[in-house]
Amino acid sequence: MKKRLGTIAAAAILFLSNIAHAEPSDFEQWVAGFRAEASAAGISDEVLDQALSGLTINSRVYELNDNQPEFSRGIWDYLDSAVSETRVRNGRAKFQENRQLLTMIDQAYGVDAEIIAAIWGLESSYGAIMGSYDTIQALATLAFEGRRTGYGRSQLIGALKIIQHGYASRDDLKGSWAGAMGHTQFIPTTYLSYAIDHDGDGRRDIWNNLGDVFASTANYLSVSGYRGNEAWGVEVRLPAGFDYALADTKIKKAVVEWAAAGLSSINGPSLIDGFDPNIRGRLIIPAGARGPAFLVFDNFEAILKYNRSTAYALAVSLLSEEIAGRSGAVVAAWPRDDRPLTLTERKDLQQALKDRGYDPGPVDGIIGAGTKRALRTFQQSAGLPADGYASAKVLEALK
Ligand code: NAG
Repeated sequence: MKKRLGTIAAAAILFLSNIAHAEPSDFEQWVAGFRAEASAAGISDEVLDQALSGLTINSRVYELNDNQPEFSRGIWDYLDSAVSETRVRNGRAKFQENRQLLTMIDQAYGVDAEIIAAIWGLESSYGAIMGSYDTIQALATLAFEGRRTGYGRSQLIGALKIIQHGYASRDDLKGSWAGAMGHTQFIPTTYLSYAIDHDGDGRRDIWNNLGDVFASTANYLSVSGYRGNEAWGVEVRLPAGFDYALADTKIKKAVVEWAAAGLSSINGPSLIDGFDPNIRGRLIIPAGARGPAFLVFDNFEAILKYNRSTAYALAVSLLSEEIAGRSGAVVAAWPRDDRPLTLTERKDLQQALKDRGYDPGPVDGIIGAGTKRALRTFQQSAGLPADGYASAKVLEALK
């Protein structure tokens, strides 16, 4: 009996000493290395202790970071929910509620109030969904491993600077799984560079103070090139036999030149009515020749700095029209019967272009300007409408 107790005690001691002498996990080692880097970047020991001690990984962040959906939605499906009746109705109500503040900030920054409201609506459903992830943990998780380690590292340093300067406390730093925070989802480096203390209370509070939220958003858009009272763009009608090669990110022309190329406003015979004829823009056909076309100006490019997706910038633009009491409806029909290519198919399409000697850029399934250009060249040589749109039909023709 005595012996047995002894054995149990010995086992317990062995167990405890194993815990005491446990090897630091890879993550703990990484934190130690990162800590040295952050310290060299000027972050104090006090802030580092507070932010990094006991820090763990949030595995949910990896699931979301790795989630490149095989099936993508058509832009029309995205717009249906981004500019839904509910979001429009709530947007008009929120605009009314905050009209004075928004107008004041519009005048101070030269950024249209309805654009600020539309960004607010898309980023957090007007403050309803700001994210409750611990920003420090989410960013450390991204920085440790995966496809966004560089982003995670620099944003984590940014978040630590926010704490160090006393702009927000460790526990205030809450937001999306990717580190975007507050009503209009600023990432830490955007916060550090562009957030504004509108009410002068000494804090730039993008989590709780709507004046700070709207001013910060307006300031970021303004430095991104947004100019108040200039249009984001216009839906256009293209003439028969139009050369779709003109719908290229690199081709910018003045409105008068586009009019001369045969473009008209979707709502009228003339493109020039209502616009400064010298304002320059580029043409986008987000769903190819069978879908709507838009001429977009510099303000659209400024919205793209906020989030680099054409669908996003279009959603902000259209929602802003609705909030302003105009129609944000797209007039031409989207090709809703078109099945968007899966990720595998988009990679197949890029590989097929490569195999035929065109240069679509990396085979990553992202249909960017390079892939579209290569696709157009192929379409031209195959006698197809050269719209650079990655459809199931063109994939068929390539194979
Ligand atoms: C977005 C940022 C943008 C940055 C992009 C890529 C905001 C409002 N937008 O979240 O500045 O270029 O991520 O990292 O912070």
